[in-house]
Amino acid sequence: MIQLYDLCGKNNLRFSPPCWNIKLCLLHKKIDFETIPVRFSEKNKIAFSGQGLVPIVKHNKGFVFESWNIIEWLEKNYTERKLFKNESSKNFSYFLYFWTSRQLLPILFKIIAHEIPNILEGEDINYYIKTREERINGPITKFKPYISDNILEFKKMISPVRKLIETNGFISGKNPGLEDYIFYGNFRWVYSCSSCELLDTNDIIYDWYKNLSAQSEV
Ligand SMILES: N[C@@H](CCC(=O)N[C@@H](CS)C(=O)NCC(=O)O)C(=O)O
Repeated sequence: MIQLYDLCGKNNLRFSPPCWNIKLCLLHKKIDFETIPVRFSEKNKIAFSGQGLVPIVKHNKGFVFESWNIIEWLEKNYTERKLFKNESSKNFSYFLYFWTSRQLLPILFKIIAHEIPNILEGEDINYYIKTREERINGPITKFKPYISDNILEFKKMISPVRKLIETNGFISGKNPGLEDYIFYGNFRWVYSCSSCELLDTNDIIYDWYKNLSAQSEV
């Protein structure tokens, strides 16, 4: 059976955006899988992969890491229930993958960075604070004064996607697909790690998120 190495916090909380993306892809393809919880400080569990990040998918012939590589591997090895409907849907998904990792997650990080220690325990708390403070060159609280500005900025950035959901029901069209799974990780991260009310509850994206969450119980 496929094993998905999945970032894990306190009380078995799974909060990593790309890990959620891969879980939804596995569910979409109806592939049997189990998740292996990996805490920030448990790099020994994933040492076999020669790098320190999840998601990693282990299969009977080896392993794959980096969510986009995993998606391509899944699509090549499980040809039923396609993730790439055609070349344009693949390209749009690739765009969403880069947009998410390069622009959306960094802005969301500024909104929730100071709350993430609350969902961690033990050594993970110091690991998270140390690594992130080195990365941002300052305390994880440094963006707190700008939370509402960053929420506004985020909402502005995602407004074209709202239009797609209004028009079609999902980003992928009439049914959820890879484009939705990639975008979903953003919200799952925020709602798992923070008390921030990122979206208005009457926002159609909020309904979309709740709907996908209900379908992704694993
Ligand atoms: N571009 C990678 C990002 C992977 C990544 O950054 N994973 C984070 C969790 S979201 C991680 O494993 N962090 C562990 C650490 O910071 O030590 C992907 O899409 O797979």
